Amino acid sequence: MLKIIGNTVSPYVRKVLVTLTMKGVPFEIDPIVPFFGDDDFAKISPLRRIPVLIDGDVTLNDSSVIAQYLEETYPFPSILPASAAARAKARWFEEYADSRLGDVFIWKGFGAVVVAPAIFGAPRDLEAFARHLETDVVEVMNYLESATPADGFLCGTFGLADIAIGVMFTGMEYARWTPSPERWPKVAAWLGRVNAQPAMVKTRKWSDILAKTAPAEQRAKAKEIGLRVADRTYFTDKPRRGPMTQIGCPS
Ligand SMILES: N[C@@H](CCC(=O)N[C@@H](CS)C(=O)NCC(=O)O)C(=O)O
Repeated sequence: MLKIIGNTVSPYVRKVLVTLTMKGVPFEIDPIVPFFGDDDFAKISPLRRIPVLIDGDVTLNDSSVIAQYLEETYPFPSILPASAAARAKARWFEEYADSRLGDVFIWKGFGAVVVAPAIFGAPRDLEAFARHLETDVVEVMNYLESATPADGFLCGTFGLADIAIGVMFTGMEYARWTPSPERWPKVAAWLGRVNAQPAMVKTRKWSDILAKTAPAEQRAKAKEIGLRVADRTYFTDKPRRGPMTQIGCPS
């Protein structure tokens, strides 16, 4: 069976899990928390990042590469719109989510306020976070507000663009920030529609529960909530950072 290495709390892993859930593809998961990969993990993930997909002889890195592989392997229902122009636009939103929102919402938001203090004992600098909320966060929110339609989804029906951007907001919720409906009404309403999609609801439950679970307890908890947990794990009990780690924390 197809395997996903990586924890449901990661927005990049969750993008893949939403895609698998929408397409009805069964999978096993090795829910390692980022930074908790063992020596062998570097062999399947050169940047020591999650998610990794293993499908028989195929091992893939990067959520966008994996989502595209799933789209081509299991085309129905499609997560991409029909026309070339709309597909290109969806890929742009995915790229914007992975790079810019990854930096602003995950590394400097959720990562700085929740992950670095919990995993690496880094100080929780709430003043820096408050400044971040009024600078970078405003910049990305203003862009998203200008790009979000008043009704429906980003590129027609619910799909890749909505998934990739929608999952990034969950990290900010864990850092106790949600977009103001007065300041960004279109994004707030769109996010409500996105979060109500069945695959988003299902994967969000997994994320919320595992977000409150210690790294060493993830496998047991994942089994308890009904996920199929892979026999082989890449988990190690000592966190270590990968070559591309951006999170601000002591080494
Ligand atoms: N571009 C990658 C980003 C993946 C990523 O940054 N994953 C984070 C977890 S949210 C990670 O594994 N971080 C560990 C590290 O950087 O050392 C993707 O789309 O899969």
